[in-house]
Amino acid sequence: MPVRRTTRWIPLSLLAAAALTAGVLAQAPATASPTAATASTTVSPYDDTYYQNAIGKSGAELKSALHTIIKSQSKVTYDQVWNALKDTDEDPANSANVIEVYSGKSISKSLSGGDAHDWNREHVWAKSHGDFGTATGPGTDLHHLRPEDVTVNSIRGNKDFDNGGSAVSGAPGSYTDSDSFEPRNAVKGDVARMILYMAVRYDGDDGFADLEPNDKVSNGSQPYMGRLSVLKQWSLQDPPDAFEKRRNQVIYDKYQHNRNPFIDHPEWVESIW
Ligand SMILES: [Ca+2]
Ligand SMILES: [Ca+2]
Repeated sequence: MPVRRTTRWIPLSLLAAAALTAGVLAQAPATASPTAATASTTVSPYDDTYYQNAIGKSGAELKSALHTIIKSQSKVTYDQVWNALKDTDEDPANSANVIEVYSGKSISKSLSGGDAHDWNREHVWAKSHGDFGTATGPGTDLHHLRPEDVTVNSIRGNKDFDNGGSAVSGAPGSYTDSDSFEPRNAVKGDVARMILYMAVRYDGDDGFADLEPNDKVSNGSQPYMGRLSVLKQWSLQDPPDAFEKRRNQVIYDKYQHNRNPFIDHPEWVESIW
């Protein structure tokens, strides 16, 4: 089942970082061999606890089990999102900065705001798709909120995701046309896993719309986000990296106490969809 098993030699420093991200450092022997540490990165340390009721399931059963697991969470307000993003999306090379999701730019945490060239709070699942706004709930869920340049955020607007279009100024590697947005390669999988997290987390049982992916664009204000076939491809081609895993862990440890299952188990994308 593990899809990221590897026999390649990996620098111990990277393994330590991976172990820290996975929250297993405390349990790991101080002198863990590369073999043992590699094993710990291929199986989620949460399988026997956090994901206990999902392990062994597939398809709709798996989706339903994951919904029950991840809907148990703490919530932050829209104002608290500012400081949370300064933590979850901190530039690993400069703790004074965050990384903007689409532009990939490292920008001072202090330049948060609404002016051109500031960064603001991008809803990767556009908040008009299901019309949940910024009230505490899906509109403040850190698992799909990311810092982004004000202007680029406005260009993405509420478009669905798909391949193609013309180059986006200020966001190298991103493309857009009248009805869709394609993010740079390094975050294609992140975007897919954020969208699919939202679909599993929000099922219409807590006062908000039942969010679901579909294979369309131009979903407008309907509670759907496309294009599913493209998002699945993006998830495969851009597997979770250290930055994405760390942010999942930080959200779990410090803010919401729930996890994005598709970062821990990318293979569950194919199992459900
Ligand atoms: Ca990525
Ligand atoms: Ca749903």
